[in-house]
Amino acid sequence: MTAARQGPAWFTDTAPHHGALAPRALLDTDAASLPLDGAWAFRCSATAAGTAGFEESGFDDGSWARVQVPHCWQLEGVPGPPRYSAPAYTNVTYPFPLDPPDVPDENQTGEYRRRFDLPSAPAGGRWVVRFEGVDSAFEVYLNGERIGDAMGSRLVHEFDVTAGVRPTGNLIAVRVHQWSAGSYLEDQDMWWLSGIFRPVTLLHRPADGIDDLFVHAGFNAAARQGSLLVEGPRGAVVHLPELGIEAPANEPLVVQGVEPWSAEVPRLYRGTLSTPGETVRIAVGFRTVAIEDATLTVNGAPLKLRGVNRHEWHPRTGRTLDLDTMRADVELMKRHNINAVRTSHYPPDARFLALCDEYGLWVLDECDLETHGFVKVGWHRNPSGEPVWRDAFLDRMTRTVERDKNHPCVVGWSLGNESGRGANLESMAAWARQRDPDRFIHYEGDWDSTYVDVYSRMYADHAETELIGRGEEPPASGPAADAHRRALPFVLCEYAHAMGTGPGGLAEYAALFDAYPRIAGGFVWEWIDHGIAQRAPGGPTPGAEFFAYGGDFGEDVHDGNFVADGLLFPDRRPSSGLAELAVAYAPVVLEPRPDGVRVRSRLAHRDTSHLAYRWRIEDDGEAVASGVLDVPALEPGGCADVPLPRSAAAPPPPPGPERWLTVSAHLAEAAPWAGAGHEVAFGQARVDRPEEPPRRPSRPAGDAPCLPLAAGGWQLGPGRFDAAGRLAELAGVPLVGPRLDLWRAPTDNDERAPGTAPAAAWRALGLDRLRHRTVSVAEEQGALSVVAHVMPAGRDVGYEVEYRWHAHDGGLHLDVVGSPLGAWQVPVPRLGVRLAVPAALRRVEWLGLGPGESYPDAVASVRQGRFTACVADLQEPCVRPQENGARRCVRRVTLSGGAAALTVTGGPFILTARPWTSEALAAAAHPTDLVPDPHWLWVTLDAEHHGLGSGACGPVELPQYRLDARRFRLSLGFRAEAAGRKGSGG
Ligand code: IPT
Repeated sequence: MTAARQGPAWFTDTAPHHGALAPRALLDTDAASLPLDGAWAFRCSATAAGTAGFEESGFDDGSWARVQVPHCWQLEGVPGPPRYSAPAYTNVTYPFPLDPPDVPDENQTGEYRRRFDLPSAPAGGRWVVRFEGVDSAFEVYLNGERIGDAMGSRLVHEFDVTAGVRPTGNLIAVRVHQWSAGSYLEDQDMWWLSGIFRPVTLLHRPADGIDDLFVHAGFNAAARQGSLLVEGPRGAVVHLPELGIEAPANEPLVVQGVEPWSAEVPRLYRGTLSTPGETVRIAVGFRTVAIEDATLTVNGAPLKLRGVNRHEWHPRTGRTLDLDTMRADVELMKRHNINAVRTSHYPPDARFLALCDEYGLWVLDECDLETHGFVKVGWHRNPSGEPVWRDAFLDRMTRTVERDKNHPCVVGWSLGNESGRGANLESMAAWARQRDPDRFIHYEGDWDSTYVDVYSRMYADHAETELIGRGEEPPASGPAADAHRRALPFVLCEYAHAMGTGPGGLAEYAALFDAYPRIAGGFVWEWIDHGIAQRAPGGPTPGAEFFAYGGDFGEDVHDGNFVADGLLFPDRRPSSGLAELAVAYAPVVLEPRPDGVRVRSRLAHRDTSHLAYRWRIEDDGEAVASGVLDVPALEPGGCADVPLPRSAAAPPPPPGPERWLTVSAHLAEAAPWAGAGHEVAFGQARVDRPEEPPRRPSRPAGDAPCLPLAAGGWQLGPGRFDAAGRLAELAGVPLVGPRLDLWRAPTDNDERAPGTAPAAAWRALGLDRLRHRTVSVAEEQGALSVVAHVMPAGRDVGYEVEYRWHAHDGGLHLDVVGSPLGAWQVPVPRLGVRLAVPAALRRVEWLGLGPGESYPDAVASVRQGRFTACVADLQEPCVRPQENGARRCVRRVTLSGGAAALTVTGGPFILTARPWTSEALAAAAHPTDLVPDPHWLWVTLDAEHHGLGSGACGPVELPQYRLDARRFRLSLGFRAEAAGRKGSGG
């Protein structure tokens, strides 16, 4: 018997490529080129064998499909069913066995063919074909000849095709495998997608041209002068007209009178580098990155990274992004005060970096590397420590640095993400340091930080972050490592996991960033939900679009909706988490008080002369006065106390409305990313009687008797109650009267906090299935008093609640007092009451915090005022439905429609209003599963909610935002008006 063993294939060889050219910068050149994007013939097959002879020019591909390159082949057909094969999502777990460097026989293979003619170009020179991104491994053929192969999905590979290329009728054929040795190095937390997903270009390389250049442009803040060295071919000439520079390359220059580049003022000097054969456009930004005294600085000023982690994502095209989408990301970031991006976890499409140069964003450019799944086997055979992978690691780093080295926005190089420890990482760091000593080197996975320049952590909680800020963290593994690390600045490469509703706790992180020079800031995880557009097959609205997550394509191994943890919904609609972040990252902090406003600048590189300020007074949400505020231009980091105009300071006479002062800062002139008047910051203060907490209405005396009804139940003024004492109708408006509610549809943070997940504890306790027992219903001095015990089956904890109703002034007044029963061991999701009102009452007008949602630890972006919305617009379109949409501090709400209205006053309470119950919300997997209740809107009026935190991956809520079972009281007024009925008063 003979056994045939499979020989190693090129794509399971750890060698990163065969025949690719040395990496170099991606240059903006006048040399001839031909985009090879557009229609290609395409075939997808289930195994690596592919199609025999597909590379031959004469091969008949007439029966093949036509696809538009670049693309991810799993997304062909989306938002309909995927045409070839389904996307799959895993976070840490590799979707194939850990048997490196081999991969399963099931290895989808995409084959691509297209024809091209050479563009006209000067005689001589060479021809190169450039692939900017192919996932995960590919081999290239030109006119039937094999040119080479490569792996490194998010890295550029070029091949010299001069020998085989003809003036016309060339056939380029590319075979791409889904899995390769390279897949072991690409275990990022994202969809597994394959194909030629970034541009392909044919380039002419002129004789006597410029293959590469390296701009080194520093800025000496003390001397206010720039330094410039452009490395390029011998004899090349640097031309920067604005600076009057026309000088040979490779000679250091000192440049007087330059303005530095920063994310705040992204001053670029555009020019060229020329040789007789080629001219390349360059954009020079002068800036110097340094570490002084454990502080990261740029141009001498401390660097605070107010950043986000950005994966490249589009719900229809996956990791293929067009320029408009990239620009939209940058503009949205700038409009939300974000100043930094970590390119998690691979170099982005190069055009994104050009936008960051132009608009101003600090970039931590990360190499395409992650071996996280080896953690599942105790890091056994982790490539980071295996010599056989060394070349692949180094190749990835060199391709990252060489491509992006001329972008002023890039201030640091990151070796990759979650790849454990090992000598290969150290080699990457050593290579990068010698190649580019002018940027810092980052890697999080080795907490000793011996070979990097910043101490980096992910998801350190507030307390630990503060300790590190103070330099009082526990020691590293040995004295030398500890001494080294204590001299390093600190960065949170990931924090505040933005999954689902939340994150909570941003304001407290922002305060730590401000307080400690050692803390260079951080990057929120993450920018956008990676949902895939799909159409609901059934449900209430068949064909309605929703965003799929892990498991929706039937994957047998997946990580569910953990792929949807961004500040933007998949369609790039900003979430309220992003609104919160915009406040946490605001360039100026405004603290109004009755007599004036303190303005503090967080800017480090410019004064605030580009900002204009306004003030506004509102009484119970009604504008009373407003004006312009004169604030002197603050120097970087400066602070000023500015008096308010007299008209803004006078409190209304008591008992008056609540008077709030709002001060806001705006762009005085249009910026490339927002129009003039765009608000960058605001602050509010209550100025009527600021020392007092918001007024609670005192308990009114009853002014109508409480009468038993013959048919059972009670009549109290305009209210009819059933025999159990539940309000059934108010002034002709049917209701399902308020009763205690303790539960919420768990958020992702409630569900996932490791070890402590409150959602599991809530379900175990039975808070999602409370039973109500009426203890007593009684008329007492004209009031209706109802006492109930509300407890889950099989448990001895819960709440005793007294509802005490009075008729008052043509309406009803309710006092709810809840007291815990038994020994509670878990936090309470919410404390309040839920009622149902007719579905037609879908117009909502409220006085309180708005317009967006707010939770105890995510309340910075909302303001006191009067707001109107329809119920549908109060819902946040979470990719996985969950608690959302609460409005805090409400003192009055009117729900109206269909010629009826219900007004609730008092509190202040937390309002939610939804066309479905919390139970339905919790049961839905996607928004398209939610069926609006035809009869009722479900309204909750709460005294308090449990905080959000970011426990889905980060810390849970801070202790002050934990809601423990406690006695609570809610004091509420109800009035209604129904069509054809006389109003219930007022
Ligand atoms: C961290 C990863 O670096 C990131 O890619 C993402 O998966 C994030 O978590 C969660 O969404 S790793 C985690 C173990 C802290």
